[in-house]
Amino acid sequence: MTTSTPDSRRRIYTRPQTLVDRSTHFCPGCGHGIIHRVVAEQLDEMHLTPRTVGVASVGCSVFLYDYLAVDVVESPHGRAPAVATGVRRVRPDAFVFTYQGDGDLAAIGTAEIVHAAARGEQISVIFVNNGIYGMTGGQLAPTTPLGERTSSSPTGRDARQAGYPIPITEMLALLPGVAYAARGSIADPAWIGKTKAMLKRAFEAQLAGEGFSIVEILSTCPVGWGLTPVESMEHVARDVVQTYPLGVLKDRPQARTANAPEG
Ligand SMILES: Cc1ncc(C[n+]2csc(CCOP(=O)(O)OP(=O)(O)O)c2C)c(N)n1
Ligand code: SF4
Repeated sequence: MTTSTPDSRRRIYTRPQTLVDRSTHFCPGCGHGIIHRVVAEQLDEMHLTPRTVGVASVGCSVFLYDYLAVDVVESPHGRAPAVATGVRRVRPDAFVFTYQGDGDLAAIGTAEIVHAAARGEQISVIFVNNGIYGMTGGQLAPTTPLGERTSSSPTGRDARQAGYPIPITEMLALLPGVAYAARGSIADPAWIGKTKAMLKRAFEAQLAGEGFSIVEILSTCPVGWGLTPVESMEHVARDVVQTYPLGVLKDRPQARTANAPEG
């Protein structure tokens, strides 16, 4: 028997307004789709969409401009923090975020991210760490955990050959220009919720002129990892967190930097 409950009372889950109603190109089980949704929800809830400029990067998130209903500048190969700096300085009224993979941010764009953080730029960085170069075939990235097999380290990452994984968010957190740094995950519903709260706090830091903010999000690449979507989620929750512990690394509310807007 069907009930006559009005549709508005049964519906508990709807598409965020900022998420464009379109199929994505992401592989099944890819974390990018979840992260896009959470970012869109947060922009909706903070009423930021009309004043937001996103800065997209290279890699599988390159089509951010197709999926979020905000203005987006495409800035490949690690330059997103530099471009975001320019946008935010020219448009101090704008809310500006970058969306970068770990190949983009922690390899190709190491200089840009470090110097934007050091300058205390009023931007928010969404750093999607899936431990490999996803788009180009799953090669080793600076973030790849020790022992992890990739297409360019088929027997597992060996520190003697490829060095150690870079905990870049911990490194950035040391810089005085950084107001907020945290690491979340999309591996289970509880952590998706906590990660959304981290994004909220990071966005608030920018709006309050507190300085640079970054949320690293441990994500999945089932295709690059050679795992099923479920195995990928389990791998993040069980293994990847050993190298990259989850939680808030730095939260320095109300400390305004030299670049902060007055008022
Ligand atoms: C100068 C230059 N180097 C390398 C590449 C190839 N390339 C395209 S995307 C990418 C990295 C993508 O990895 P990541 O940032 O981790 O994003 P993901 O695809 O995993 O989301 C690379 C190396 C390129 N296009 N140009
Ligand atoms: S290759 Fe990996 S990161 Fe890229 S869309 Fe597929 S699962 Fe996602």
